[in-house]
Amino acid sequence: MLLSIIKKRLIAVSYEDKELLANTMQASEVWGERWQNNSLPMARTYMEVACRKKSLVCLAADRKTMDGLNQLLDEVGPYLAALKTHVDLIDDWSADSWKLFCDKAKEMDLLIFEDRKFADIGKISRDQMSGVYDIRSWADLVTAHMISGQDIVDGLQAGWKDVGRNGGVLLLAQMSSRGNLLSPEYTETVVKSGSIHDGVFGFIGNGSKPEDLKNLRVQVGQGKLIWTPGVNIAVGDGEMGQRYGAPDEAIHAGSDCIIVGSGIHKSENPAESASAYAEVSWSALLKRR
Ligand code: 5BU
Repeated sequence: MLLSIIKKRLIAVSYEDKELLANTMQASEVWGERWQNNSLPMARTYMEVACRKKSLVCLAADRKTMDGLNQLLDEVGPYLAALKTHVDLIDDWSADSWKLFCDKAKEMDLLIFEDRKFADIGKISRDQMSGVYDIRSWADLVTAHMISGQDIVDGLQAGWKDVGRNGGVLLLAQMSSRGNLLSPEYTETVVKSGSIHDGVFGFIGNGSKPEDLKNLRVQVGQGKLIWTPGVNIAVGDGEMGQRYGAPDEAIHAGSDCIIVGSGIHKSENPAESASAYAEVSWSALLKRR
């Protein structure tokens, strides 16, 4: 009994020490091997932002009006490291209102991630980075399927280069939705070619299944980042085939960022929920070290 009390105290002390240490520590110490093995500027920027904000949360800002998006960002921005958008689902989108929204996100020290899931050939993907939405001018990160081959990464990188910006591609190695067609063999192929490409920021892993994530981390190694949708404090099935796993389990399994949508924007108190996800994700990272 006495022994177990002492043991618990020791664990608590060492955790507080780590927390204290983290306040003064560099991102290199907090992220350890991940930092050492990843020199991509955008990946390091993310790791630094996460340390400043003490959060590994990317908000899936799935609101359909500019007012809704702005209100959400005002409420939860301080608890996030990144903001994920679907620019084509907003009913009253305009270039001016979008610019203001992105400027605000930048002032809040957030990476902007357009979850566009590009899948075309390289040259068309490059052109799709411009067009009406001009994704290349405001997004720091985008998602892509590798189904059309690895030239898609060069195409997207060329898109950023066309406007003198840097960005990173997250390749879909797994998905969180029920019945998706990304087989283990497909995942392996994506990881093999994506891992050696400088334009690849990292991979999307399935947050609803920690065992899938563990396997993915083994294949990816310690360098590239893994970001995970399908995460909610209330684990289980979501709407229309979505599935959810626990945020801390995802990070312990090797994820570096939890992508949370409805767990925050559909909550009665989005700020309270965002703060809870930030706390859980940051503590899990410190314990993982
Ligand atoms: P949710 O409300 O936390 O379920 O929202 C999840 C978000 O992550 C939503 O914007 C999806 O487009 C996105 N997502 C996903 O759920 N699963 C995936 O495999 C990928 C993206 Br890739």
